Amino acid sequence: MSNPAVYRFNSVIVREPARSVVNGLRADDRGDPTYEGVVAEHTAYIQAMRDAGVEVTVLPALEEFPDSIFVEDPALVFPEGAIVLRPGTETRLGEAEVTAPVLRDMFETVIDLPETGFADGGDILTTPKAVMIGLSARTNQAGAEALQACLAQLGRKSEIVTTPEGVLHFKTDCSLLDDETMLVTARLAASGAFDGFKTIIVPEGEEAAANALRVNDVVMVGSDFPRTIETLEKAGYNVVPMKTTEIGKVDAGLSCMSLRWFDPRR
Ligand code: CIR
Repeated sequence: MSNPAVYRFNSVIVREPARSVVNGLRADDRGDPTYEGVVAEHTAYIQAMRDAGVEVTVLPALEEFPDSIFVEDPALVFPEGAIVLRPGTETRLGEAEVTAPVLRDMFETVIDLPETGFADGGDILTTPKAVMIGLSARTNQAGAEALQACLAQLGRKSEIVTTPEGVLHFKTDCSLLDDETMLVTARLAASGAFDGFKTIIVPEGEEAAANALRVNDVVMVGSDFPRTIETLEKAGYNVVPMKTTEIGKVDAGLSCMSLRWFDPRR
């Protein structure tokens, strides 16, 4: 049987926001998010995932880790197995340790990134051609190379690319729309990373919309970005606008709140 599309998912892990999410990391302080606002956005996200046809496992909040709602960063998941990562910022490293046993319960194969470097899931984009690993302030060369070896164990090809200066994660600036098309900021497109793909450039001023999320037949896009939504609808995508105003205050978008994979046993 051929592999399902890389955006075909039947399984998702999310984690409830902790009250401490209001203290989450951010590059520019635009004020704290409200806990209630984050909960509302997270609840709508879970519902949108279920509407898109995936089974959602909801993990309990972790007060000691303000950013732990962003489950994408401490792990990587594939139909073939999972990789426990090493988030490249001190306050988030411990999230990997808490996530590992959950993955060991759900996957037959779980590989630990060796302690030689750091890698955040937000820097990893899975495409039909390869897994792209973006170097950033969170993912260093040693982590990226160690991750390539882990991915090879799962039979996955990978390539190391760069993230624009000052951008948190590689996927802050891009997302996969279908097998051959990426939604991408002009600054990341300029790096040439997506030369082999069709690209849709995010309208100027809506850069944060680039972290959209294709799940099965829909593309979730931040509802604060009407020009991006219009562009994608005109291009024929089935867009589901999602509120990301509060999580946006702690530098997050749509991919970061879930781990997504296709479980062939389901
Ligand atoms: C952080 O700085 O780690 C969080 N405040 C935001 C993480 C966003 N993660 C993601 O996009 N994968």
